[in-house]
Amino acid sequence: MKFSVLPALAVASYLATTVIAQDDAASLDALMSEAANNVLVQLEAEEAALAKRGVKATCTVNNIAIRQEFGSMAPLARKVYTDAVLCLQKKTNLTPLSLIPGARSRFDDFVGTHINQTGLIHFSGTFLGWHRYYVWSYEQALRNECGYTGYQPYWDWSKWAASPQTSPMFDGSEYSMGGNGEFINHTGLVIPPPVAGVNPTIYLDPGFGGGCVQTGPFADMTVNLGPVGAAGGLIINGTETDVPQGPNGGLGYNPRCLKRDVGPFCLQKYNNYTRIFNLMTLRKTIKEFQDDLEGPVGTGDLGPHGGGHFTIGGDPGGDLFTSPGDPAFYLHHAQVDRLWTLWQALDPKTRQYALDGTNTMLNNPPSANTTLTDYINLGYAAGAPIQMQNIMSTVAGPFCYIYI
Ligand SMILES: *[C@@H]1O[C@H](CO)[C@@H](O)[C@H](O)[C@H]1NC(C)=O
Ligand SMILES: *[C@@H]1O[C@H](CO)[C@@H](O)[C@H](O)[C@H]1NC(C)=O
Ligand SMILES: *[C@@H]1O[C@H](CO)[C@@H](O)[C@H](O)[C@H]1NC(C)=O
Ligand SMILES: *[C@@H]1O[C@H](CO)[C@@H](O)[C@H](O)[C@H]1NC(C)=O
Ligand SMILES: *[C@@H]1O[C@H](CO)[C@@H](O)[C@H](O)[C@H]1NC(C)=O
Ligand SMILES: [Cu+2]
Repeated sequence: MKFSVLPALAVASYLATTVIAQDDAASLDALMSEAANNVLVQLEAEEAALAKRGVKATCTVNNIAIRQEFGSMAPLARKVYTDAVLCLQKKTNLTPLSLIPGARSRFDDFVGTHINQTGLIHFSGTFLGWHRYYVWSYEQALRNECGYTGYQPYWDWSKWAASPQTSPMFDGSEYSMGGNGEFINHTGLVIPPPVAGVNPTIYLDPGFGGGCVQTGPFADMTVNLGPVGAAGGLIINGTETDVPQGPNGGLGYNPRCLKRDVGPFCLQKYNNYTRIFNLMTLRKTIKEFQDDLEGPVGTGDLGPHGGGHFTIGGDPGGDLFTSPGDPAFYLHHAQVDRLWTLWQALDPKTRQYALDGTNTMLNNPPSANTTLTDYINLGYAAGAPIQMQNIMSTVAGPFCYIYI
């Protein structure tokens, strides 16, 4: 597969300005396999070392969970996954309504926790680790509370960048994550600058949706919480994410349809094979890696993390706070975790336990640097608070999984 996301005409000028591998898709796939293999080799060595001392390893190459690309899973396996998500959406919430009055399900426990901690877990030292623990805990809830026997799928953005709206994730079939939103003719999202007059405004081309999701497993889904960010921050020139808050604010009960605005603009611009290949190969420190992944704030570059979020778009997908209210969120963040996992595996000595950033978003308000002994928690969504050092590897601490 060569330059599958590059329009033919763009290739020539593109090649003239870059020195990276010409076949980024194949190079990236090879690199990712090599990295995943590194993890397994290391695991086998550890298992053997433990066995010598008469200790039985708990996570081994034989019992390790394998997370797969959604589009590569058998159609029925995909439906088993979305059935489990629908189950979580029917289970009673654990969060007291005194804290999050709008929570109506176990699924909402996760959304509410993310809203509550948004200011701590993005553009911060806990970003990657917190979301790793979050997605894993969601996977555990699906398995332990909804009888799911598979593992968390991920979304390989670059592979579907040419036409995400017709990809297995969003084609609207019963084996998808639900269809695109109903088409509403609009001019796209305008993201205001973080600091007016200093940073650029970001203009996104509209996707092919904008309205309510009407096909696939989540056609009848009700979004209960939010919006928080979209209400005050993001302006859409139309109606689609211009969603009013309920009377009790972003944590109040505000039932509405799931809206999406899936289209190729963001994936082609921020998540193409070249971008991901560069991220995985050129970024050597955790600071460089995180900055590139999240997009340096104020540069007008959303980064692959932002690019994936705004490819889903809509409500709550386009809302930094409430985005886990769209079930596609977890596949997007599994991919973020996949990149981090495999980037770590390319040089575990320097990368496995490397952190960068403080305990608040963009260090606002100012806070201490995140350290390996800091605790993170998932509120009422799941589990006990856990130390950062226990979530830095996907084959240590509570985890035992890898991506293929
Ligand atoms: C959307 O609206 C614009 C401006 O009114 C119009 O030119 C365009 O053809 C419309 N697109 C579609 C797909 O309806
Ligand atoms: C919104 O749409 C109108 C008419 O389609 C256009 O004139 C205006 O520039 C748009 N505003 C933004 C912020 O995109
Ligand atoms: C691929 O991504 C890079 C980096 O984000 C960007 O500069 C380039 O324009 C993208 N390619 C296309 C064809 O959009
Ligand atoms: C926090 O981290 C930054 C970047 O690594 C470093 O320059 C700074 O000295 C650290 N601050 C403290 C108090 O350790
Ligand atoms: C929200 O976070 C605060 C601390 O940051 C915590 O005390 C509170 O319990 C959290 N609420 C929920 C519903 O998780
Ligand atoms: Cu998040």
